[in-house]
Amino acid sequence: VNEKALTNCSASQQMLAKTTREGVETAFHRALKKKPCPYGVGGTCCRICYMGPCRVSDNAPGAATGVCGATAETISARNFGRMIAAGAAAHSDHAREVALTFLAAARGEAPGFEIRDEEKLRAVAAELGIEAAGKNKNRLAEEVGLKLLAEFGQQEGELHFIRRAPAKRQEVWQRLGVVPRGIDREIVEMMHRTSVGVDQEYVHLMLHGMRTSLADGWGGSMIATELQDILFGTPVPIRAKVNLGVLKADQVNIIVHGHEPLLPELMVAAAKDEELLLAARGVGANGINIAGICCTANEILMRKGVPVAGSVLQQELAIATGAVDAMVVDVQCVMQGLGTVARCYHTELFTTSSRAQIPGAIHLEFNHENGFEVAREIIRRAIANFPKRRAVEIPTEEVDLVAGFSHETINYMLGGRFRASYRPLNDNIINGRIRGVAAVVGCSNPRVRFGDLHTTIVRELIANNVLVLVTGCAAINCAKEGLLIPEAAELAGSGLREVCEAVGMPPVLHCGSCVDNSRLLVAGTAIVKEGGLGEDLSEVPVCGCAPEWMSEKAICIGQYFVTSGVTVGFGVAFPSTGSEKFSDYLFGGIKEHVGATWFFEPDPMAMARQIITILDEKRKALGI
Ligand code: BF8
Repeated sequence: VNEKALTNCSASQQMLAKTTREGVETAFHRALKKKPCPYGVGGTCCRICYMGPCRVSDNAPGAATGVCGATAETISARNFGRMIAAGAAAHSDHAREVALTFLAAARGEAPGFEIRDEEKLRAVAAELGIEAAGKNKNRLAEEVGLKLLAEFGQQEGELHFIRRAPAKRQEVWQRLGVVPRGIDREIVEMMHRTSVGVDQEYVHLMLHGMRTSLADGWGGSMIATELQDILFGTPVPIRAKVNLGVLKADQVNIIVHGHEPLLPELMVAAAKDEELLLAARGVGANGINIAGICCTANEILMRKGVPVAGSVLQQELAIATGAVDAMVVDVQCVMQGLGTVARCYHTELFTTSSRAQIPGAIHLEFNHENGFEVAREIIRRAIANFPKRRAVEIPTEEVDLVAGFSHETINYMLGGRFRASYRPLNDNIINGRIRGVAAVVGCSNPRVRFGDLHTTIVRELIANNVLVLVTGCAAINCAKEGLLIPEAAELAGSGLREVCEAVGMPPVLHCGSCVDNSRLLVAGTAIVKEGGLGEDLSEVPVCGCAPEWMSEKAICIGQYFVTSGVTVGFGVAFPSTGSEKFSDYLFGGIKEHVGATWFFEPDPMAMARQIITILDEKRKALGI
């Protein structure tokens, strides 16, 4: 393989060369061998019943419909709707687990967990209409937990955080009839409508897709973010390190990977335990080093400054260093290939969620009652595994970053001397120092040059005075290229640079994990509410993109941004392109409904230019 063609990350190139040499297969190797199905890529492979499966194409003679008569637009809209539902389910089931632990913590039934951010708890309680007077934090947290947990199974009414959106946006949703009633309900209805012989009108299908996406963005994901903040602390700017060089040859290395920060939080605490440190020294290690991968990494980075070993495509490469004594996974974005790769080295792979097991992994199930015990047991086993290392090769890349830009932090940091507010940000957008705000988010995908699209786009955007917000694997990839430190302001255009230098902030702000994309909705809304940049999210010069996406969750996130009025660009390939009609709707017609569209652009420079054009159009419409 040509490592340089596969990624811009030199540490990953080194590990790719190593795995190739050693005959170990990774996602990169498998992607080279496997060509995507051309029908599936465009969204027109239908396998919801067994009169088929049917491959349908607008262009292929005799293949215009499936056996049931379903057209390309119906099939691609159904598939798209199911991707939204799956993404919403993933984020929201994560949120449910957090809510259950939150509730147990409030009741004193979750050893190691406690309510840490009482200020945010009181703010959220007030928002939910919960009387706080005379209640201690645990009593109040119990009521908040119960109220938000009820939103999963709610059948009628509206999700509470929907009311956070600008009034004008809420009117749009009311008019379209897409205000979500209950989180689970919308996901189930999406599955029902897309089963054989139900909803077969693509716009009608997509309206429910929008409702389901809102149940994630302003529902499940937002609940996850808010409860995690209250439980573990709202992030504030914090310095840390990123890339495979954070693994230490002389320490017990444990990688936490997946999405829910529950067990990882306890592992970070347990790794400081004197008895375990002594045991580590007993096997010749100089300490216990916890590092993260994927969104688990982002969660404990944002709140604890725990080092990040890498993003999604580095999970197998990390093991290939031969220095990972244990890898601990829970849910989402965990490759089955890990089981095979771990067997090639000495790494012990632990699955810990009741919802996910992997062949070859040791299953040690975490729940909120036994969390500390599971954390300690895994660390003990990692220590015992340390002497079994064979050849170790750790790349030296270890880059500085600053993370921790919650909405609260942005508010405080950009605020004037006397009060926290978005006023200075709005003023800098109005006066043109900042051209607009772009979110660069989402996964990496071995179908495109890993990390290169994120960083190319971000470099071009900041050079053109666009303030960039990053989350998920995009954030990790940008951090690896040194874009998340205040010194990166040197790469920014003069206006953005001036603002960054005045505040002492990087031009690219790490806002957290993928559920934390909900922070971006809140930040966007704060811009609207501050005034001077229109009355709705669709009027503000903001735009989003996920140039290296691969997950169904990314489609759901993209859709809730579009439904919220923010135009979103995706790279790689787009799962509607097998149907002209459905693509025309997503890339155009949908604007009449929500004031924003999707766009597809696989070339990173063209993507950056398109984002800048969109921001400029918004500025023009606002007369600024
Ligand atoms: O939720 S960015 S590859 S890790 S899906 Fe997965 Fe994509 Fe990474 Fe986090 Ni988000």
